[in-house]
Amino acid sequence: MAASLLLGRKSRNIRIIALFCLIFLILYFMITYDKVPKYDSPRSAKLLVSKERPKLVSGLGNFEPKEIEDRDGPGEKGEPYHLKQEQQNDADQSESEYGMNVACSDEISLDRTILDTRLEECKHWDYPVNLPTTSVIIVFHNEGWSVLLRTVHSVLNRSPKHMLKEILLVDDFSDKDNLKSKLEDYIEQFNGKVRLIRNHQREGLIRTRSRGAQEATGDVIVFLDAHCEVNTNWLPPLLAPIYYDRTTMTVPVIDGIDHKTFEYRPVYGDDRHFRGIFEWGMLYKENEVPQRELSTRKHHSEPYKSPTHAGGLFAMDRRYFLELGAYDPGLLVWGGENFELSFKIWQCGGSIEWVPCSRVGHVYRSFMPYNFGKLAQKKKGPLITINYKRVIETWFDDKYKEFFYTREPMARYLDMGDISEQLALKERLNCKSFQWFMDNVAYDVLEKYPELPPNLHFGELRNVGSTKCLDTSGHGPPALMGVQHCHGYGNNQLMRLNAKGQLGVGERCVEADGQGVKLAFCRLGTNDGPWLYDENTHTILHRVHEKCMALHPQTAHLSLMLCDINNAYQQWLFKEIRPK
Ligand code: LR7
Ligand code: MN
Repeated sequence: MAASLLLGRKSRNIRIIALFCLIFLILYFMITYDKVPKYDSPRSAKLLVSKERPKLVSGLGNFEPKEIEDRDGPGEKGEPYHLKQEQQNDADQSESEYGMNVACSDEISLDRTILDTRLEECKHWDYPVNLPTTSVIIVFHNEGWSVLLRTVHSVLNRSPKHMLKEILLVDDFSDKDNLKSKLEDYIEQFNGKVRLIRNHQREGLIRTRSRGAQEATGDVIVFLDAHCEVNTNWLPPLLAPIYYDRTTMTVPVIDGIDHKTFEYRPVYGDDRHFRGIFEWGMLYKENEVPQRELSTRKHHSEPYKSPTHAGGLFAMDRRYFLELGAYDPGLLVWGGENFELSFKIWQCGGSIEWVPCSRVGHVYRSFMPYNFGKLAQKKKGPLITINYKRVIETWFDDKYKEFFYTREPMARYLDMGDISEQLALKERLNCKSFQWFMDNVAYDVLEKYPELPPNLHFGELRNVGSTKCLDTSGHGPPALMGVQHCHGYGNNQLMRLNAKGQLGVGERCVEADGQGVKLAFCRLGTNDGPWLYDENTHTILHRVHEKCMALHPQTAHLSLMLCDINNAYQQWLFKEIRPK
């Protein structure tokens, strides 16, 4: 009896303890469940399988600033700042020198506050506390003082101290006085946290970045242009995916900083995400992220995969960048390096993720204020196209190379130098084909920019009556086309007519209506057009209007006229041209 009583009491005690435990557990889950999305939760499965993962997370942290930054003054909160009337001269002068209003920037604090453009959700993610240390690398050539230093200050102000190993400034042979000893003196206040190294000759931004990566000491390198401002808690979300997988490149979402007023504002709205793609002339484009990619994620603010990136702003494991051979050292000065690195990463087993919770502002200049220096003078033909040619000859399959040459017909004749090292690297790293990349990563490219039918003709298009050539005169669409003296350099006179009747200049199309012959945006997703060139009579028929392209002998206006094969002003000759 006593024993059973004891047992009964004992089991009641156990039941009470179990009940307490249950209540405690329920309370615990109620408090913690989904209150903060844990950054690693959607990835934890990945965390268990990969051999390369670092030791288990030692804990999670949120890294949100404790206090909200609040200040008043010119340009604070990222608002536009307008100079006084009497400063207009300085403004104009600095705009022509730098492609941006450095006089306006000079009036704004280097520590100014900016609009927090992140999605609300971003404030609630947790990240591993032991994220890798970072070198932020800023390469620059003749940048404006306050613009460069605001980039530096923003990184120092908005990065967790223990994650930021250093800011490495790499001067690409600037000749502005204030970027000499004054800059060295200025950065002394940061006690070694900001380092400066200099090129002894102009190398261009591509080689300069590779050098920065060599010299950096952090585990991860983050590249920024020298006219950026990083936003609240920008760094941990860039580092976390790299921490989990060192072959991931991460890219912040880029906000705009106005080149006249330094207003800081988002480029896209909150509800939609964009990612980097390209058209076949290798112009960089951004496209709304396809559902196929979006649906792999649980939260709107989570990173998503992207075929490529704009080039300037990204984070990578430093050793991984170097294992991939850094940038192809044969790429000169500016352009194409974003594609080279992107194709290399994807095809050789890595990935690229855009990170909505990491926002960085960038000043989009009004024009490029520098020339390409001696490196470009040694080259025959446009340097950027030569860079593209190296990239596509290394990474594209034959079928896709043809699309590039169809869109950029003169590129076939450019000397791209030796790419055997690049091909050997591709072999050594056992990289996948471009077709694999198109099928699995860049599957949205062909929807926008379909396969290009071969050109029937390319070159300048000379009007027989006037002996002048069809020319865009440098106008963007929509604009009337005109004729100019034939110069043989291509550019605005480089026409191409494809087998499906599309007449184009660069990425644009030539179309016609009642007003005349026009330069227009090619319709996305199409590769055809209305034109039919008659090889015998040399007329160009518009098949829809059933009229021919004609030049008015007196007004030089281009229009569609009833076809008259004997009228020399309706006869056109294609003349192939070569790089000069
Ligand atoms: O010879 C040079 N040496 C340099 O060190 C020329 C430039 N630079 C520096 C320059 O000072 C700047 O800090 O390199 C950086 C980038 O040059 P920008 O700002 O003139 O380039 P961009 O912003 O016009 O162009 C974009 O494409 C380039 C192609 O090579 C680079 O990848 C840029 O980093 C890139 N910028 C961005 O991706 C920011 C977002 C723009 C978009 C879309
Ligand atoms: Mn830039």
